[in-house]
Amino acid sequence: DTVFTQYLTFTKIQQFVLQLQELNPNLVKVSSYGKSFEGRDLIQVAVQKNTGSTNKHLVLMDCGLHAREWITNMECCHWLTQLCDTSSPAHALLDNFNFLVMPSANPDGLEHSWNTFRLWRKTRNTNPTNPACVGTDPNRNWAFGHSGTGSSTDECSDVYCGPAPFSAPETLALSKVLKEQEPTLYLSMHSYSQLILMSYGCDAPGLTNKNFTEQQTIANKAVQALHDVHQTTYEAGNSKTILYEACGCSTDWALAENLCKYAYTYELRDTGRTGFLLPEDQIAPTCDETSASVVTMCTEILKRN
Ligand code: 0X9
Ligand code: ZN
Repeated sequence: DTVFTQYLTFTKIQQFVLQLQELNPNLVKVSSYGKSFEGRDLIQVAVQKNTGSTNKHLVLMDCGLHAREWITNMECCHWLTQLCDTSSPAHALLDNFNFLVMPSANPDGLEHSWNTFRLWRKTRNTNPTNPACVGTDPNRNWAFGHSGTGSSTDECSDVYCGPAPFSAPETLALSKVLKEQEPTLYLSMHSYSQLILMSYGCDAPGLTNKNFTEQQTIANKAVQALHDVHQTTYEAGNSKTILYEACGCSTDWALAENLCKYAYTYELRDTGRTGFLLPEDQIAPTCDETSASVVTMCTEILKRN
């Protein structure tokens, strides 16, 4: 597939999903769930098959919350392609699942990463006091543990959490979708480190992830399925234990709010040799293995629910 040989700009991602909708009008519905700070559409792509069943699980996948993590935008596009490909095991999931995919959850940041500074991480909003320092870390701006460990209140920091939870329009809009949709499974795609992370990645007195053991079991199956494709090694575990403590993150918030039963943060390839600058010849293999693992995750969830 020629699409997965080059990284896509926001405009190309938009064209990609609109073309997918044109080719699969009965399956794909592209819409906007809000606007970014600079006024770009926050794109959501619903994929569902009319099967008569009314009690399907919803899976929500967001990509590109962090601007420089370009491989994640590609994974959302790849997953959408797989869902539409009748010969793919992903497509078969449409009998039991609906999917909602946000292929570019931080479009302003992505554009800035393409045009001005490749390693940009945050959104592009202006900040309250320092006009020289732009943007909010969209994975520190959520209400669970806001401004806690792993965050900064310095507007110039790459992990600036914003003046208040959901101060960035991008996280506010995404939080509203999560509240309205209450997905069974919420996947937030990041890079890099080859990990599948589970909650809570932020210490909250008296709060534990009651579903951790089951989530770990399912994540281990996903790690195995991912390895089966290109022998890439992943680790699954608690976010704080196997990565670092980070507060104000999206998956922790969704789980703490009881909006989903399963929430995972993926950290895609690689382990640091090229980091965010993952070569384009690794787009296709990375997406192949990641999408295979997501199929397994859905299958395992279906068995248990
Ligand atoms: O720090 C982050 O936001 C994520 N890593 S990244 O390198 N992509 O920036 C990890 C998020 C950890 N998740 C939770 N605390 N739940
Ligand atoms: Zn990230």
